[in-house]
Amino acid sequence: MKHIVSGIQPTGSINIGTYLGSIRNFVRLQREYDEHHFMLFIADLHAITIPRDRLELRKTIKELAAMYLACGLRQENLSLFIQSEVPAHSHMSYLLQCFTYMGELERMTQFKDKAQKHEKGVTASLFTYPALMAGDILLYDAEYVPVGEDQKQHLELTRDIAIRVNNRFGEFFTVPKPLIPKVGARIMSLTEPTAKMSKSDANVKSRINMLDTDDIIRKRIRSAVTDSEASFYYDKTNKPGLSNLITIYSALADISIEAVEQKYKDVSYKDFKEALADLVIENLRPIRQRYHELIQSKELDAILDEGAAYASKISNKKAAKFNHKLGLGRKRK
Ligand code: ATP
Ligand code: LTN
Repeated sequence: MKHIVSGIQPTGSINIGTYLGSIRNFVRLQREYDEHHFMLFIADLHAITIPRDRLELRKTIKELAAMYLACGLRQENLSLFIQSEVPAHSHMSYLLQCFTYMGELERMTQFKDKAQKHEKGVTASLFTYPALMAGDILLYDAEYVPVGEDQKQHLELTRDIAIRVNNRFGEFFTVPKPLIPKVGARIMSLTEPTAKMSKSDANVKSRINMLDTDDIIRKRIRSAVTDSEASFYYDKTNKPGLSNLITIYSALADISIEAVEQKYKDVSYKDFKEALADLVIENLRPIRQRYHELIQSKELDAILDEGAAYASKISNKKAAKFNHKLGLGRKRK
């Protein structure tokens, strides 16, 4: 079975930026690569490289799992699981640290950025994070790994580690390829449209969360920053606010930017915002409904149990083989 592997960190409420930039891409890929099996996991071990509140983390893990399913992932070729429930991940992380050089980890830009933000308590796990990620991928011999542009460097390191192991032991790991979306629908903040829409932005008005009510969605779009020129066209540099709203419209309606420009060229910003609010509400309402059904159901736990069981079966086998290659433990007949 060919695998496509990806992980997402449970670090807060999901907004339409993550939905349009990442989740919808998974849904699309699942249809496109229907011969592959998708191993999609909630990367809770990655999340604790920075201190988290335990109850908050537990809640976010479940919410993220329910949200991914609610957005339309299909069950046929999917195993959805929680990383920490599959012990081979942390084991593999250690083994791969033995094949990773300090200099390589020191070059990781995400580490440098995060270390700068958390100057006081930079943990060793924040530093070795890419080895954990390499393990997540190599355990399943993933052929493809869908990630955002920001994860490209980690994936290159994963490939280097895989090649290094293969050079020493013969073809042992599949060397994975990244799948980076071409139109990386980068959704910007509604209040500061030159910055990315982010779940960590202190201003709640800057984003639309997937679980926001219809009223809130409309309010957020009405108050979105635009310009005073009042002519309707896409220009990211001079009209970042309007261009961001056009991007959201284009992504949700699945039509080109030009088609949106054409459709609304004669209406006021105010009327366009109302039309956009209708479109966002119409798209999010069924997802929200499905989410609320799932979060209360036994179905979600059953899906996660099944996912963890399948992932454990494959990863335990691969880890045991790697132990054996390295000469660890005893030889079994
Ligand atoms: P934060 O929103 O706090 O900056 P983040 O960017 O790390 O967090 P993640 O949860 O790691 O968010 O994002 C998961 C995926 O969604 C990543 O692949 C990321 O590229 C994508 N993504 C997140 N925000 C946006 C956005 N505003 N537009 C497009 N894609 C996004
Ligand atoms: N580091 C990634 C999440 C992640 C991941 C992975 C993605 C952890 N393990 C394995 C792809 C494959 C992030 O922060 N977005």
